[in-house]
Amino acid sequence: MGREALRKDETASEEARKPESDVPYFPDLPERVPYEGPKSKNPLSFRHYDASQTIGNKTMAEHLRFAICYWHTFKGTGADPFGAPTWIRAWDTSPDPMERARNTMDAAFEFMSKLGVPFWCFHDRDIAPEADSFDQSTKNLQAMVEYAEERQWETGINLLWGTANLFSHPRYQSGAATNPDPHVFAYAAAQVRRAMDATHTLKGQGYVFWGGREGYDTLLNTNMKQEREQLARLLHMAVDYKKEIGFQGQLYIEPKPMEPTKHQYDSDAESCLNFLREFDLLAHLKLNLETNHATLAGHTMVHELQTARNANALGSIDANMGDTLLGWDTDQFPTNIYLTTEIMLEVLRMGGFTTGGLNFDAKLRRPSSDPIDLAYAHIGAMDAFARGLQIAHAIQQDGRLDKFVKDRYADWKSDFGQNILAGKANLADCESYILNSGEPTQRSGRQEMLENLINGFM
Ligand code: XUL
Ligand code: CO
Repeated sequence: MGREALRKDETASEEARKPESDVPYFPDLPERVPYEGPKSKNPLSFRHYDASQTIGNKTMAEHLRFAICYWHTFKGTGADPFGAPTWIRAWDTSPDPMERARNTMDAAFEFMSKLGVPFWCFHDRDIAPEADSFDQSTKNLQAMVEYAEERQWETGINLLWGTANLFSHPRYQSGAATNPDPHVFAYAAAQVRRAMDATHTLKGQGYVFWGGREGYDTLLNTNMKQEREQLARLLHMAVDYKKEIGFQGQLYIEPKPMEPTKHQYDSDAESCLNFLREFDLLAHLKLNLETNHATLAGHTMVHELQTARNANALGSIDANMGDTLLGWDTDQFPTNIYLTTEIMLEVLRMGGFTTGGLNFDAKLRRPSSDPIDLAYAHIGAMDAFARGLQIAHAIQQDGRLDKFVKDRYADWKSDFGQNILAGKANLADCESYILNSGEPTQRSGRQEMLENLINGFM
């Protein structure tokens, strides 16, 4: 079955006689979803995201650098551990896997183009089917990369990042780079090589490592020390290969604490930074932080963002949100404006994205079964981030929040404070200071006042 399946009229209409590629998968979406402003009641319009609107020194599009993820949006099925797929997609029905791959890519570029999203992200196995041999899988990937090059050229849509799926196939049941069997390590490394080639050909601005199975289910059978060394070896091989092929994009590591394994080695931003420092990789990789992974790690997203930013390692963001009542990786579309404001404040504080962006690593709820639900979801998420950007910019312009924090630490600017920070004071110096100055005066942290200040911008 081809593209016809989404057409409302199944009879041999004028449209059915058009060449296949002219029949849209998203017939209810206009060629470009319009910006209609905050008062609009049209659910297929943007109320806040106005790509060309200038905020500070850049347009909204330049600040936000939205990307659509291929896996959930075009390959997701709605299946969960309790039930069958609920999302039946016209682009994913052909019995021929390569035709299915081409149809899916047509649908993807049609959707992204209609939404006006400038970037996309993929795993190797999202865009091309895995075959019986590694060689054939690589040929499939190369064919689909060629197909994607044409779609990118036609639409002007660029690749934010690519990655390899090193977690779905049963061979990776006990890890990819961290597998007890070097044969499996080699398979993963070969796959990374080809996925980096694909990303390079498509002029990707980055390449992500999410260690889907790089962790353990029990320490009873695990040599944790060596598994972490193995993972570092794979990353060093990728750094070397990047130089070899002249790939200019940024490499990222994506933290997540559990799911699928009980413990993932890249469990949060701090543990990733420690790992990168330990194995001399910090100069080569930044972090791709995901909101729902932060919450699974027991952190706020702002905590993760600041942790990475403080180490100059904040690279890119997988924009979604979780549900505290469910407690697993629900990957919902980000609609919480308080959250998007906090995220955009951090992005503005680091001076904006360079190679990174906001990738919607998010999926519909299982009962949201129509293709048009994908449009509602992305429009809402893009609007939530546009609003978050506007509010974050206003908070920065206002300056009271930053000034409060600066003033709170002002005494560290004194000679005594500077000596401590410069390592020029010892314990005895601190005691003499106390003997001279006595008891410190109590100072309020003013949390509630600051919360009210932020709400004043909402
Ligand atoms: C899994 C996840 C991945 C990565 C890419 O939770 O976030 O989709 O973003 O492998
Ligand atoms: Co992700």
